[in-house]
Amino acid sequence: MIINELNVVRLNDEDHDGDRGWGEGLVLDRAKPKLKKPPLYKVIMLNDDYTPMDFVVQILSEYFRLDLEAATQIMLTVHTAGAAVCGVYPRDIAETKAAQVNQCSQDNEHPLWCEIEPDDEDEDED
Ligand code: TYC
Repeated sequence: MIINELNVVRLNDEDHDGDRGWGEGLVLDRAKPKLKKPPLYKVIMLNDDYTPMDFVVQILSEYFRLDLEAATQIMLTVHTAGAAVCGVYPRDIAETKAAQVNQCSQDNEHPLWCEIEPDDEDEDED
């Protein structure tokens, strides 16, 4: 039973004795929000030996809305560490961004590649 987003959390026999009605002894608590946040996914960019650095920076600026400094930093992290997270999004957005990057790379005949994976940091906190 939900009354204006308030949950009835205690209602025993004495609360409804016919004379006094439902009001007495009724304990109300806030209802939990009904909408859950969508699970988040990381878009991960992988290193390769052939894609030009300036093309990678251009891709990061365009698809992940990074300024030149942030895009250059992520490119260098990928270059030295082998991979880096470009952004964290709900699944459909992460899939779309990875697909756009991979298509653009292919169109320009570069082997640059992005993949997605679930975000471990994205734990349920109710
Ligand atoms: N390693 C590439 C080079 O030396 C540069 C590069 C950086 C490629 C990041 C891919 O995701 C990448 N030209």
